[in-house]
Amino acid sequence: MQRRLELLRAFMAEQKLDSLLVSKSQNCRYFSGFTGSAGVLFITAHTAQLITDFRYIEQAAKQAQEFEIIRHGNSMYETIGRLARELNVKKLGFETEYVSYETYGLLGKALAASELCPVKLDLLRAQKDQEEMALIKQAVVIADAAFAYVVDIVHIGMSELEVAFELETRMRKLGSEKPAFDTIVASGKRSAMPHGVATDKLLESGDFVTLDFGAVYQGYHSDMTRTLVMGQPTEKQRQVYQTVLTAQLEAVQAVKAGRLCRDVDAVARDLITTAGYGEYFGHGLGHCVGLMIHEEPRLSPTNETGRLAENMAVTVEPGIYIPDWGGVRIEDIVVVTASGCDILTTSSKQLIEIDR
Ligand SMILES: [Mn+2]
Repeated sequence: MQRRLELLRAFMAEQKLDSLLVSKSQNCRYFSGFTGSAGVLFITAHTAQLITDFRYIEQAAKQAQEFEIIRHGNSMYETIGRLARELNVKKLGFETEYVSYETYGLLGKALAASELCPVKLDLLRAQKDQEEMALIKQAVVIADAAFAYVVDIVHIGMSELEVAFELETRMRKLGSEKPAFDTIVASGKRSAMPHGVATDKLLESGDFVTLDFGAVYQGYHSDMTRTLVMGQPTEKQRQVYQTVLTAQLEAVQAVKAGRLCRDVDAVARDLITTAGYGEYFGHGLGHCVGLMIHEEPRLSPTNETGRLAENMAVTVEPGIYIPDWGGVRIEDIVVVTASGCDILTTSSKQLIEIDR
């Protein structure tokens, strides 16, 4: 945590801020160790305070040992204002994300004597340390194991919701805190919806079934997608699957520290476009994962400046979605290295046919 606090203070110096208010819960957790759902960090060059309420005082003292724990009463903003006056704060950085109009008003009133400067802190979390990487790997191991289990039990006539339930309960049994996001089980024509969360639709022979899910282990997320086929695939299904698989494999090969994110996206996109399916790949190639399921930088054609760096954990997930027909997506998490990447997800990417 000391290293992370130093990182934050270096950022403050660079931005010419004398103080920083960290309010996004994942950032509070990252910089202090505090996992409670209500609390903010107030940081200057020489002080580090965690402001929370009665419910979290004991937890905060245990988890955030490098911070002075301040208990606020009815209004957290009055407390922030008081601290800012005591510390003679002139220029305060604050996170704009999730700050409502109302909160902004309260903040402005409490800090009338200080200049408020919007900041983004998420990129400071982009490169994972060893401790974080171990947690992401465990979240990946759990998801891989749940997938193997579901491949063994899934059958025609099961509903998408049952499949999602089986994935989620298996992950819980293996140590996941919760699903990383609403589990996607999209079968048949529904597989043309990239974010088709599970419904009561029953799996039928001939369906593609896209499973997109993840585990959360000590706050860290995993994310994987595999597409199964119920029964024998048609020629077109084989061809579409193979196109996505080739795009996925090629894009993984293109991941390397220093690469522009959009250049990695383009590897998969060009391949899918050449195969004639370009208009059916309407989302970005991937995103980083960590304390949040979707983190910056994104692998996307619109990310013009983002570059991959060592120890980012990033998804590679091309897809083809044909309306009124179906779709395929294949997704792994890889860790960016100086010479390429290490693939964390271990489940097979060959098309699995479920004959029962
Ligand atoms: Mn994903």
